[in-house]
Amino acid sequence: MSTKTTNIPLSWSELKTLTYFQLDPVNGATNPQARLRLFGASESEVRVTLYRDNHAWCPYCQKVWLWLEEKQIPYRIEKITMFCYGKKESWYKRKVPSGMLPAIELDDRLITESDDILIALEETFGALGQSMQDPSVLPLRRLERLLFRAWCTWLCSPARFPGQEQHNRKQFIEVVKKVEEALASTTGAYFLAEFGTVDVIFPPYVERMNASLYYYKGYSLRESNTYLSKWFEAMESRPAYRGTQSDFHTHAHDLPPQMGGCWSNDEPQTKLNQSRVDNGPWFGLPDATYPEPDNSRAEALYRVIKHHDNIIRVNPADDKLFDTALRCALTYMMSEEECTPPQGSDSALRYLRDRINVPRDMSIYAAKRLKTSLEKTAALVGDSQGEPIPLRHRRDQDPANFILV
Ligand SMILES: N[C@@H](CCC(=O)N[C@@H](CS)C(=O)NCC(=O)O)C(=O)O
Repeated sequence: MSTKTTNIPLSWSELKTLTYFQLDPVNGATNPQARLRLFGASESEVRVTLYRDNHAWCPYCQKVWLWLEEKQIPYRIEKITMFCYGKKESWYKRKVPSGMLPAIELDDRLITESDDILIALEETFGALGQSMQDPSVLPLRRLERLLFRAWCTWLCSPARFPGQEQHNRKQFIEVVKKVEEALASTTGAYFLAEFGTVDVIFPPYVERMNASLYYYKGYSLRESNTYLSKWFEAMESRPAYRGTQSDFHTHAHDLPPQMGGCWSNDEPQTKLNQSRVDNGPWFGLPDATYPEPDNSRAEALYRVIKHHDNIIRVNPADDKLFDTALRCALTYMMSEEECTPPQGSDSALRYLRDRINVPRDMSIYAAKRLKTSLEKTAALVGDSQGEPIPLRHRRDQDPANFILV
């Protein structure tokens, strides 16, 4: 069967008619867009304000975010710019002079440091399963930090002597074995007999390890470890985790400026993985293994339509050229009818392909659909890449450029 081809993309108003995507940010599923979460309660019951980053990227914020979502505690969200994306809001620096995230206000009390935040929250609302100070939780919290340090050493140190790379890899894998043993020692897939505190402490960095080691070291944490794999799967069955979950591309390119550099070992498997994460195919990557939801295309379309003026304005290409090219990619995404974009628009389409941030912009499968359509459409006219993603900062993602007017 031959694919149908056009060079007349749908108009924005025609595209609008193709998405039925609806999200109730306040009472619906966990989502990064919400400014208020009520879980069916009334606004007068809100006692917590969470200060977290605009990009829904900060790992320590993800921990607190997951806890609040799993406990369904009504809360407000204030979004702050992280240093590497743009200018930190001065009102936040007056409140928290270091500018660090996360912070919460619980009634009138300001609390910083994610562990102190969780302890204060559980003192007020009760523990999520087991308490942070529970004798079964404390060694697992220490194990999480041990794993974190072994990961940083492997990922973030350039090899200075022969065998250093192998040594760092071995050390990391030894700690992973301890994590595997901990997970194997319980009956279910979680860290303790029931889902709880420990399962919101591990995800932020284990998710970043899974992505960064795949991309920079050719090592698939999730696929190489039976119990971590089952744990990831169990976590992905939880709507709260899915709502906060990021993808390989976002982590691989947001980590270098945050960590002061990530070092690729340049092995053949690493190079294959890098090409896959950057150029696709994105379906089948071990960043998510649950089935694609039915509404992923509708979600991607809805999110692009909502922000299309800003998406077009920040793209280095000519606005009119990119407007047409973007509509071609969306036409293809919704109809599977190939739509040839204007000559010279391939790098503009790939510029956007490289800047879809999960979960900030859309969820993981919506992003896979949009990336696939952008790449497929770009490839119809050429192989030019977009401007490279900066390594020392991510001001190409400055939230100031995306404020809706
Ligand atoms: N120990 C702190 C660490 C928090 C932290 O390192 N936050 C980083 C983001 S992940 C931060 O706010 N950095 C300032 C910035 O990037 O603007 C905690 O557990 O809350």
